Amino acid sequence: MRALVSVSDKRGIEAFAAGLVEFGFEIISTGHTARTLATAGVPVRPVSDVTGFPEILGGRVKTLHPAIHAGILARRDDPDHMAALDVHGIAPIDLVVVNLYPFSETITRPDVTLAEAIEQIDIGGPAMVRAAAKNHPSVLVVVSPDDYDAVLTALRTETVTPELRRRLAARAFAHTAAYDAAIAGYLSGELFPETLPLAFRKAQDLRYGENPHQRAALYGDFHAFFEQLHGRELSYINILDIAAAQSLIEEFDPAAGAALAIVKHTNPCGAGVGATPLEAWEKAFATDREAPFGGIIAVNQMLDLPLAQAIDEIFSEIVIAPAFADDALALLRKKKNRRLMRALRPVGQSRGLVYHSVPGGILAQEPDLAPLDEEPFEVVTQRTPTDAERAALQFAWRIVKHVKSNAIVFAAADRTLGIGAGQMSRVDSTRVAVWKAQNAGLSLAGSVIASDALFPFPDSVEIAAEAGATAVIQPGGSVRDDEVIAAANRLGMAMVFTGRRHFLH
Ligand code: 93A
Repeated sequence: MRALVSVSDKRGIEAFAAGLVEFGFEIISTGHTARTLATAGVPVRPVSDVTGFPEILGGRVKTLHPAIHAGILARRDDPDHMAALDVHGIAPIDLVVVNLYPFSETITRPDVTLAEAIEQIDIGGPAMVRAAAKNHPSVLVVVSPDDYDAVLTALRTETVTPELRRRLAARAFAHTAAYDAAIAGYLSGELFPETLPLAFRKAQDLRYGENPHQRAALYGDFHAFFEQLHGRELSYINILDIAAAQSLIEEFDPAAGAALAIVKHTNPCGAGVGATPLEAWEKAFATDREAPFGGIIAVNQMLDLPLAQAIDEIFSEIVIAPAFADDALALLRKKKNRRLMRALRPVGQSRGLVYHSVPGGILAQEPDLAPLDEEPFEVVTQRTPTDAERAALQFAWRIVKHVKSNAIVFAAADRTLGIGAGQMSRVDSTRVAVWKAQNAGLSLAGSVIASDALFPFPDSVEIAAEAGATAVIQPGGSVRDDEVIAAANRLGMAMVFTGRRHFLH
């Protein structure tokens, strides 16, 4: 039996090849792989010995040879194929262990040149992988170090079943497909390359989807952004909520103070800022003391013991922080049902496009990361906002961007006071926000109101003023802007246009 081993990712290859030798495999290998194996004491035959041809063109042509490809592709059950191997003195290859030049890793280097990227386009590797996968009834193909143990175990227990061969072949084609998608994406230079959905690899199956009767899986590198420190496996909805909570909290620079948000079903129940994480929590929690049960808490600074003690008093599904103090972690770990997530890097800095599914496909768009500070803050009323109102407007604007449309947020400079999310009419979101604030026993006197998109009519502004709000922030751009501004003037409010809306669906 012969195995061809040619790998760029050399993790675990010595032990795997040594294991194959024990089963009686002869190892054929390319330049660096052969050297790695020989150094580890694994007997290995250079591929040039098999092809009778040296590696040429600086390695561009090393395994692209009939002695290799016929050895992989010959059908063992076809006498003509086997006779042809005989005639040409070619021995069959039974196992192909190949992973490809690190193209994706290379192009993430900021200084990479086109020539360097092109040199990392593997040709011979995919050819062998695809050949072996095509001939999987006769040839085992292994493209990931993660599969080495399973293959050795199957060999040892004589359970190299047709199903295993087929599963490995499917993985092999997935490997080359994702590889080509990455190359196509890079060469296109486009934000939305034709092959974009193909570039995602499956991360894991999930226990179920939005509901237990729906099967589901996670794709891509979500796990590069969060480390789970404690708790049961994340659910589909947990992952959505984590993304929503973390992108909201990233609006607040940790150097400027603590910020904390509580999220349920991707909408904030409350958010606050303060000198300490505990203070931020108290303000966020005061917005709504009912909804946070089973919610998601995200904080932008190290989670310390005082905050841990406070949040331990209610049940939260998930707590997210950039770091946890040891004593806080020890306390929070006591509840089995609480998932603790460490935010590893800003979700906002992922190239991360935003996707939505539609019948037959997906929509892709850039994330809404346009810096709020750069938006014009155009005062359109007779009255200019006071400094306190200005601070509250800026706070409310940061939050409303993360509330599902139609979104209305009543706030002070350091806390939310009432949030109206996801209503079909803006005036209903306003009514909901007022009602929520009253329900929480909060006064809206002197508060401000933010609206994620324009007010089509003056009604919301009138309701806000009646509830006690004194200033408004909104994009503007309605055909009835004049009426809305007139209402604000009549009610003595200050109103600011940002010129940019922040719908969120
Ligand atoms: O340059 S290639 O496209 N030409 C080839 O003939 C070839 N054969 C194997 N790249 C080729 N490979 C790749 O070399 C494999 O896919 C693997 O990633 C790598 C292993 O080279 P080395 O053993 O020298 O590290």
